Amino acid sequence: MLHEKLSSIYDNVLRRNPGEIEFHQAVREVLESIGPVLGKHPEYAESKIIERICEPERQIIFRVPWLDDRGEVQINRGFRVEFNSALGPYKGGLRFHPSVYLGIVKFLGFEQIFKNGLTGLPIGGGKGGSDFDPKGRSDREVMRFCQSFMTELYRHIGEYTDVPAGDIGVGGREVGYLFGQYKRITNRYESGVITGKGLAYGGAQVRKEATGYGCAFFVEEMLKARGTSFDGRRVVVSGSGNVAVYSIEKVTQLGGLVVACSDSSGYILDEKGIDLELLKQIKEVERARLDVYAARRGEGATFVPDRNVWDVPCEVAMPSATQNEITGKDAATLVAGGLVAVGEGANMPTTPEGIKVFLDAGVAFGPGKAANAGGVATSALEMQQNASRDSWTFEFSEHRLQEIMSDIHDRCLQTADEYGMPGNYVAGANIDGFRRVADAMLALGLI
Ligand code: NDP
Ligand code: 2IT
Repeated sequence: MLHEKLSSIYDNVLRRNPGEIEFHQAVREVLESIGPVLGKHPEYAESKIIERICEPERQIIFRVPWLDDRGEVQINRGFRVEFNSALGPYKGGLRFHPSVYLGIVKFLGFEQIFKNGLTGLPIGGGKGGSDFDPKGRSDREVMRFCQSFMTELYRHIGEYTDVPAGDIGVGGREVGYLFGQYKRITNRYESGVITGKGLAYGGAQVRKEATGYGCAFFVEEMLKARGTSFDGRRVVVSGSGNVAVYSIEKVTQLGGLVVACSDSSGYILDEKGIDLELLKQIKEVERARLDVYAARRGEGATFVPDRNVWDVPCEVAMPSATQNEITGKDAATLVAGGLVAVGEGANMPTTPEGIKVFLDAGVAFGPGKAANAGGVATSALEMQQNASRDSWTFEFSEHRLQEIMSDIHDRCLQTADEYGMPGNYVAGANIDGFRRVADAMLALGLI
């Protein structure tokens, strides 16, 4: 339920942003958490901080023309939403997926503001992407697309302005092509303009692993707070991309047994535990589908086409594919199957109905803004290393990531306690992230 003042703000968001349902959902979730903050801080309402936060500082939409391998002209749409720069340069990834439209980019950019605030690092919030579908495209096509995309984007970004990175469909290969084109157009080796770079040209140790590792560390903290651990626990991870693969790696190192993961064609069930080297070979090297995993792994592993991975019972669920993948019904099935904890590796993977089911059942629920913040936090560490022309070791970087995740965890719990909602990480993350951004905005005047 929304407090009266917030309800009218939400109605205005609906009216001003028609049809952008994912953006509406992301705004509503934050507004539902921050009612009690307004009681304590009338200055936020007086200066219309919330109304200002809901309106992006700048939204850029552009044409991306490119030539496919047959010599045919292709046209895509590019986006960059520069949402909030109160805490630092706009910071957030680029998503290349056919489902991308303004509503998706705005939901992701909006979430990014609070997530980045929660890390305590000097980064504002932004997000971008395109409806380009990299699936089935050759390396050269992906390169030509990235070059065309950057030929427009370059004028809007910069180390002190706006710093993109990867997200769905944008990994090391794409970041390389994007940075190469930026460098060529500007004639500047401005390493800090994009993060997720390869280690050969200014990238940082642990950035590739950071979102998945960070999510596993966050879940470990939640389990620890309840006096338990990953040890011997049955875990299901959705997706099999960057976040999923490195969640599986760290969960396995922490003693959990990951028995299933998925892609958009179905899921694999491997009761002995996912063979990570095989999964990396198929997903990162060959860019193949998951049926190939089952065929090569042999006995014990099965590929289940076109079915929902959330049918697989587990004690820990780590949704790491996309938004709204866990419905209220999926959540109820998971709870009935003995679920103890959820770590959202993806952004907004659980529907509002699903979140309610988890919270009502007393499941330890780590929302994406907190649980997946390790990726962007390590991007901020990459910017720090680029600015000082330094590079840290893997061990040191992983240790920093672990400390950051543990701090975020504790801050969520303390904030939830402060507002009388013990154990509610959703409230803790939204309130802490919001307060940090709101205080900076107040200090900066009406801008
Ligand atoms: P990848 O592109 O590396 O992997 C995405 C995975 O999710 C693939 O297995 C993909 O399957 C699956 N997937 C994507 N969209 C859908 C869909 N609509 N239906 C079913 N499956 C889908 O992306 P990432 O691992 O980087 O991102 C995964 C999630 O994590 C996203 O929500 C992203 O926003 C979030 N995230 C990413 C961070 C990062 O640092 N990369 C940081 C924080 C959050 P298929 O290949 O078949 O499409
Ligand atoms: O959703 C996210 O936090 C990301 N995709 C990572 C953003 C970043 O700038 O590293």
